[in-house]
Amino acid sequence: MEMNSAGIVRNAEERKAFYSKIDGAHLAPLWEVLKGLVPAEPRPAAMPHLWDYDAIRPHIIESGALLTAKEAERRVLVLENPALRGQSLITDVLYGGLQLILPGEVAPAHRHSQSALRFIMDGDGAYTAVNGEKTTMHYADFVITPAWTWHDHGNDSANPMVWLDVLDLSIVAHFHGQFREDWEEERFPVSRPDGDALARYGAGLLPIDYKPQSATSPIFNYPYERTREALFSMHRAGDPDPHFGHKLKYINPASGDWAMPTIATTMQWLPAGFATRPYQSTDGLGFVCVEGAGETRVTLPDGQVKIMTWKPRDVFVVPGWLPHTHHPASDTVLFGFSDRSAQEKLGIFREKRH
Ligand code: GTQ
Repeated sequence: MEMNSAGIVRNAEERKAFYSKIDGAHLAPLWEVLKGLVPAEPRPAAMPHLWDYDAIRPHIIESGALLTAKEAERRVLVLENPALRGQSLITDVLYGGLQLILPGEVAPAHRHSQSALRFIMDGDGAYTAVNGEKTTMHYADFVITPAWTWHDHGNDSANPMVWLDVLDLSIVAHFHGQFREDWEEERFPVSRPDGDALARYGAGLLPIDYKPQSATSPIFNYPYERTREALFSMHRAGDPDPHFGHKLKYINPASGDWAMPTIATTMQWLPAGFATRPYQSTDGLGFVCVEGAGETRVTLPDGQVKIMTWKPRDVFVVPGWLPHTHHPASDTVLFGFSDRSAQEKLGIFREKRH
């Protein structure tokens, strides 16, 4: 038995009495909770999960008959991680949802402290307007709504349009930094032509006197056509990386950092028959299958392996620090999103390449 300097050790009951006594003074003993507060390694609460787009599309379309986009403000079905129901989280950190806009509808203009990305899943030709510039959206485009920018969405095409929304809601909520405002009209006035930002900032050039106004990329639509061409050229030019295949990160051209300050985004090409080597990282990962088919195998903490089989438009998540591998059956393109961008700024990102 250990003794203190006075040669006394209190028994369990005496300790409990002490805890009750200090409780009234809003004090609590650290040693009862220390191991939980400072664990040996990450223990994500989320679980790996896949949403089969073909299976959930009827629910998304039915929500269109339930209420208008205007009434809903944003007509979205939230992708709730099965282990985190009711918390509006797709991974431990990020929010994900599928937003529907029907032909002729407008989701009214507002702005908020949270950053959002849109990844286009279904339909073609609706637009998002960000601070007075409209961008027309096509399949697999990656579109950003930076924090505190006015944005409305509209659909002038003939078909329903669905995209994935990913927001840093819980990060901003953690710091209690949330603000939000509604614009008095449905649409924020358009002041620049479609494509203006991509021309100024997205050609490997920057305006001569450009000074960044925020931590977010000044490009707000990264068209899939360009991303695919880059990946395909890499695929033709050389061998894939054993852990990543051919993988590119979306960047802010003015800083070289991730395109968004809190959410990291990537696109990767995995050749048919290739299998990635096991990889784990502290960020909670989300994926959308853009092209191809295959499966992802995730090793759970109890040693069991969870297999998720994907095809185009399926959304799936791999919580942080779980080793996993991708197994494309045909040439595959995967979009990726995670909280890595925020973790790197806090100095807590880690990865292990097996
Ligand atoms: O489009 O502004 O899925 O504010 C959740 C919150 C979308 C949006 C969401 C939002 C938006």
